[in-house]
Amino acid sequence: MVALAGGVGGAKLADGLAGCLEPTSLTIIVNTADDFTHLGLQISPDIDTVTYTLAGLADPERGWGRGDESWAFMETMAALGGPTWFRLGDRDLALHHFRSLRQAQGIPLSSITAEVRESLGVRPSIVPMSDERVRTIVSTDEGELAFQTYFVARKCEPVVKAIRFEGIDAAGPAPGVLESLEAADIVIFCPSNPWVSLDPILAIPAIREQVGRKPVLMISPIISGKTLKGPAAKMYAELGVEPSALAVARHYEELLSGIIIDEVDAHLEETIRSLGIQVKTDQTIMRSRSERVQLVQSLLEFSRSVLMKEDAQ
Ligand code: FO1
Repeated sequence: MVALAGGVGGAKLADGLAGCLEPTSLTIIVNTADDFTHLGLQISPDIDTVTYTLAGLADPERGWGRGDESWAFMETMAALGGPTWFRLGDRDLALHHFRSLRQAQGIPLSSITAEVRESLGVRPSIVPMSDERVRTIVSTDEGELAFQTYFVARKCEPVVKAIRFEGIDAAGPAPGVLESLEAADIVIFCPSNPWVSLDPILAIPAIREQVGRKPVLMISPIISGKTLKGPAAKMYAELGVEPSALAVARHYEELLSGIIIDEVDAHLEETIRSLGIQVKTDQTIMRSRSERVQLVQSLLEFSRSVLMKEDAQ
């Protein structure tokens, strides 16, 4: 099984999958268009969120960074009058230094990600979408903003007009991405932001093509027109689409075999089904580890029925 994931929502489902599947049968392909260089360090927020979550180290409240964290570096930076808008905990800082050091030695991001994953005892594969540099640029009513400036510094407040992925034309899939997709029975789109977490992965033509050959299931990140975390619903509205699980299904109409939508959105079931997409309704909010596992069990059951129907056709 291959899962495509962005940050916090994606990491939670990936953790549920890791809890239910043989580690060797799961690969998580992670968005790297959120990556940036900050304070001279190479930061890969989504890779780190997925890795920390699967290692059981993620902060349960924030979802990103580590739970067992101290903030002496940030406090000292603040006292110096330096930039503190992007918070780097002391332990987390070591990881960004390690990544920067290895990159300066010419080691590709995919290899560094594997080194970190192994040292933290995480067994499923975590693969960046690309070893090449791709950067999400958000075009807003305040002009073009680098993703983390829009997301963290400006708290997603500017109105989004368009989104582009700088560097995407020169980016190829990282080693392991196409191989894992070729071997997969099914591809899962985690409940991540379609615009800025899943779209960048699928904007790499070879990835989209390979995903297009497989049955794809997704869990809608939009529940009752809203997101639990992050700006996906706001982005849909600002880009002229009413945010809903139906909008998400339409976004990926060409790729999706099935979608799980929250039970509060059951009224959308028939319209989504009329797009030729199989639908299951369930409780999709993952407040605890047991809810992650419950949702994954529901997803696995759904995937068996989707695969059976596809086989019968
Ligand atoms: N998100 C924030 O909202 N504020 C932060 O200060 C912040 C710091 C941070 C540090 C390391 C890291 O790996 C992630 C961090 N994030 C922070 C989360 C992250 O930038 C976003 O959640 C993702 O890029 C969106 O998927």
